[in-house]
Amino acid sequence: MKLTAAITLLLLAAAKAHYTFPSIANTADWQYVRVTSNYQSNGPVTDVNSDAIRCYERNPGTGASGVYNVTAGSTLNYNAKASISHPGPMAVYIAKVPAGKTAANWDGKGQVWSKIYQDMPRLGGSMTWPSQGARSIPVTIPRCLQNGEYLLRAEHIALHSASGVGGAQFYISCAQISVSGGSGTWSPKNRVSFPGAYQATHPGIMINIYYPVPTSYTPPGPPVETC
Ligand SMILES: [Cu+2]
Repeated sequence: MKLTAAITLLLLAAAKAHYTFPSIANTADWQYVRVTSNYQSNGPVTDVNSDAIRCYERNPGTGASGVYNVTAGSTLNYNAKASISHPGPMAVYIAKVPAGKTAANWDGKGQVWSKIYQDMPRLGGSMTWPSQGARSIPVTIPRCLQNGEYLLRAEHIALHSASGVGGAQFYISCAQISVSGGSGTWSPKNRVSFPGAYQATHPGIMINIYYPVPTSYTPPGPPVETC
């Protein structure tokens, strides 16, 4: 009994440490961000080959109610709830909604995602991350985008138990935005698909961040695109 109680407490503590990315800017949870499967459990995606690695939607095909208006070149916060409590890299990807679809009904499938944000660890005595403990990430919307609707995909990869395949924890959501004021010259060198962009054994995904302390880090996925 005692052991069971202790294990239950440990599991509760682990669940509490999880998080979601339910909002952007100063808006309500799930107003502009598609509801994720973990909206209550806060649990992660662990299979990089699953469809959940794209937007982790609870109801694929059912968008959020709103599309958030944003000016190209401006910075908006992508918010975590409660906070990014695990160590690991934060990335943000963007994909343009194709003709005939809207940000509220497009599924985001295909080789359409470009990376616009990536943080990197501090190395030395230990590997630490600028996002750890943060409640929001400032994302600058590239000023050269074509105007129109996009999906914005936030991804935090928790690496605290990532030394084996499936150990990394992916916390993901997708926001629906409409961009105006862009110069229209956006031409990313790399576009990737989810699933497809990541391999479970990539050294940025399957990694022991504690011992021996890594002396370098290569995040998965393409480099950050600039205008
Ligand atoms: Cu957790």
